[in-house]
Amino acid sequence: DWSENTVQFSPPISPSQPGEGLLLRPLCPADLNRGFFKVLSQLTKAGDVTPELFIKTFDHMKRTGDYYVTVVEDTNLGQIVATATLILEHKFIHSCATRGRIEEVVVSDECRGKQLGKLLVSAMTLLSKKLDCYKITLECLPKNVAFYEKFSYSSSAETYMQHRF
Ligand code: 16G
Repeated sequence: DWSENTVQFSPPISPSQPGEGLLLRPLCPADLNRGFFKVLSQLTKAGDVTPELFIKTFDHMKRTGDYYVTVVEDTNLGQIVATATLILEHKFIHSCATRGRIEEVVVSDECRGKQLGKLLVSAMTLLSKKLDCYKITLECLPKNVAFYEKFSYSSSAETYMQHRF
């Protein structure tokens, strides 16, 4: 429910009106040919992904019902310009609660300054609340901490650890 949004937008864009010539919607298979991976590669190594592998992964995500891979399309160019994903993780703790995770928040270089990152993070955060998540988390670089604080995310005492393969 966008009326619960507390983050300021100027001009006042929303998920249903993300801006002139832009459309916010779930990822669809055809986005492979609309530069989806070009956008992802601005975040990290996207790697080589064949259409078959893309569809296999897409179908898996769809079947579970736990992946809200969201994109913003420039409808004039037919290109994806931004993306963010909300993932629902199921737990036994907290009375079999759901935890939300925000992943792969990327806005393409050419589309900076259109509040799209802000729009996507606000939308994913509100959606997680609507879906009854007891918390929502994300990992980010120190330089992005101030950005996420605008949406009431705060650093926790816990340390993010990883073991890379
Ligand atoms: C950032 C992303 C995370 C992504 C990771 C990729 C956000 C909020 N965080 O931490 O979702 O998976 O970068 O980095 O978008 P990696 O290639 O080192 O795993």
